[in-house]
Amino acid sequence: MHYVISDIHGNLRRFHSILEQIHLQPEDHLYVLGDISDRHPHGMEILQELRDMPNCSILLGNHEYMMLDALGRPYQNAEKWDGREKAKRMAHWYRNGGAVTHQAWQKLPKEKREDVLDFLQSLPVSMDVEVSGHHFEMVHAAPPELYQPDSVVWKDLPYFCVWNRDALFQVPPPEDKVILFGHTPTRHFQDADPLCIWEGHNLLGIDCGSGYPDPPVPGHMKGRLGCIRLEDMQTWYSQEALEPTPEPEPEAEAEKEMETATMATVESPTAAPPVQEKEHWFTRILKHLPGRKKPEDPKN
Ligand SMILES: [Mn+2]
Repeated sequence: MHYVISDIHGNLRRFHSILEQIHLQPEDHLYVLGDISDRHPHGMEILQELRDMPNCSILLGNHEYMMLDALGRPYQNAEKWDGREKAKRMAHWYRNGGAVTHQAWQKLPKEKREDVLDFLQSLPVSMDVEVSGHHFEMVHAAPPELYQPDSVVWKDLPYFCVWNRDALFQVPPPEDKVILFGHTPTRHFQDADPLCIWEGHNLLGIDCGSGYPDPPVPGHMKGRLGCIRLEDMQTWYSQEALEPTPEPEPEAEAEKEMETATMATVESPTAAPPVQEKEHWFTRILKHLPGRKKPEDPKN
């Protein structure tokens, strides 16, 4: 059996809640679509646990990408930053919940620290798997075949694959495969079950918001960890202290994960989040989802 989870975001409790429910067997395989760490404090432990599993495959997420960038080991051939630029990369990681991961990483013995970075460097940005005659492509955010090399915003292919939220919705949906992705919490795609796996036409969004507070905090978005089995599309969710409610939560948190296009305008770690004329990312996505949730005014 093939199980897929994504965006654990350092939440060991939610991760173990899923493992307890699916009873992974040696002949099963677990796929993790990136963003193992940041926001919650146990990313390094979860990464170690996943690495110790012989039947687990991991993709690079934008949070692993940010970690490598901030720690001076940019993913593959990405541009290496130094001086002031390096400080900006660290600040960017911290703004996206990286401080807890940085602290945990710093507590590791030196050789272990390097080993973690070597491992993250080795992660792919996409995987293809055939299950019961069906073709599945797994990515953290966007599939590599949609990358346009002349793009000025997306500086290289890995960067695009771990960050882009739009490309999947700007082309006709795939007919010959199912694309599984994480990165954008599914509450942004749907009204009825905002904490559930989202199913589009041959698209499966599986980030159910494990990065959000645990237990929920008033005024913040709620989340949980989702898991899907590819043989029969059965789903599981981490057990939560409070029942999820279908009402949309205040949108303040949605601004936290800033897109790369806004990064260049940030001047220092203490600078206020950049104000841009462009649309908010999930307003853009919702325009491509006819019949689903209408764009909301984030102020409401
Ligand atoms: Mn992500």
